[in-house]
Amino acid sequence: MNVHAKPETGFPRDETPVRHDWTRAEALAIHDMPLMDLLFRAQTVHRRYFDANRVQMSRLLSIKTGGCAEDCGYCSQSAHHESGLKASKLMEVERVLAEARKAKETGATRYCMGAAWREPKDRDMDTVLAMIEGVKAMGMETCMTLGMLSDTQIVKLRDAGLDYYNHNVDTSERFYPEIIKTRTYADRLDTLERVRAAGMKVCSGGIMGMGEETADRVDMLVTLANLSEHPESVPINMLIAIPGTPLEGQEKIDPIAFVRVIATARIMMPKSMVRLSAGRTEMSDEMQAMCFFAGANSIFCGDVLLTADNPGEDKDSVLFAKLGMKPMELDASETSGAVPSPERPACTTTTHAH
Ligand code: SAM
Ligand code: DTB
Ligand code: SF4
Repeated sequence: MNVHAKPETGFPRDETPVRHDWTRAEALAIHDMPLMDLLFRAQTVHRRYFDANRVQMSRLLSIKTGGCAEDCGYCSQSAHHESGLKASKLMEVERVLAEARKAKETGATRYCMGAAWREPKDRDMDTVLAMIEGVKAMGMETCMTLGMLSDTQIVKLRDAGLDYYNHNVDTSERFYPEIIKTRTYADRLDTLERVRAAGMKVCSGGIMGMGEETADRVDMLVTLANLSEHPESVPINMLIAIPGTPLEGQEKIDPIAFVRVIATARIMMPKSMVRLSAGRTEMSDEMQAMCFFAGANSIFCGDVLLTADNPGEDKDSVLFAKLGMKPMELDASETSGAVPSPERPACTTTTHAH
């Protein structure tokens, strides 16, 4: 039972079992429901497992920025694109821990460290492992996203105490090769499967608004929901169209279409944290409120994601106050850590040195 569960009165109890055998037709039927029906069902499912007024706060840090060998069409950090981003080396452990300490002080309960790598080099592993151990010792959940991993690397990360590994499938298998050519969908699923088999928690989602069709959005959710276990975290990003990348001129996804994906994800993966991830600077308060109503219950806090802007503490605390929402407390049983005060505001703006 999830500790954030809070049965509400007045809402019908949802009895849908957690399923791993979704068909595309079933998922599409949910996605295409009249919006009010879809939102009502998503909110009902949501309240079965979560307090609908709490949002988990994660903080991101780019521990190694730019110069990446992969050609992901959306990414500012690919060496294949001219985004103007300056590549930097892997950060020193102490600098990462200093940033993590600030994030914790300002209410983050999960610390996510991302590196612009196709896969980690073995010589970098000790540094990365020290970062995990240091952040974990502060009592935050740890998450890393480092690209593909060998089995040996997976075991090392797990043994250092890594709680989550982020590895997005990004879109449907059909649409994937139109966005990324330097690796396959099968590569992605293979890493996810081995991370899961080693006993780590999985964070996997994708990006909406890259020119995909509705069927691609639904197929991506079917892929995630039919994994042997649902990813504990499902980040749904809205494309940040970055100048210099192949997707720089991509037309923005319709906000209601985006909300439909969140609601469908919530219904298909009822126990997962559904994260309203990249793209919030371009979303109105109303759109974000609708995403929360559709079952999103996690955000990235702070004024920067990996390389792109994020709303920051001032905007988020105003939004949270308007919506009567509060940061989610850390489940103290899952880590050694302390429980941050729920009265504390969303993450305070901190300066990131990349
Ligand atoms: N290199 C690692 C990898 O690809 O797994 C980790 C970093 S990568 C930046 C993590 C995820 O961020 C991507 O899989 C993608 O879903 C998301 N992302 C990257 N650039 C984005 C953008 N411009 N807009 C929205 N989401 C983006
Ligand atoms: C995820 O799905 N979104 C985060 C996290 N996982 C690593 C990254 C968003 C990156 C947005 C673009 C940028 O900051 O460069
Ligand atoms: Fe590299 Fe990750 Fe960006 Fe792809 S998304 S180019 S793998 S940093």
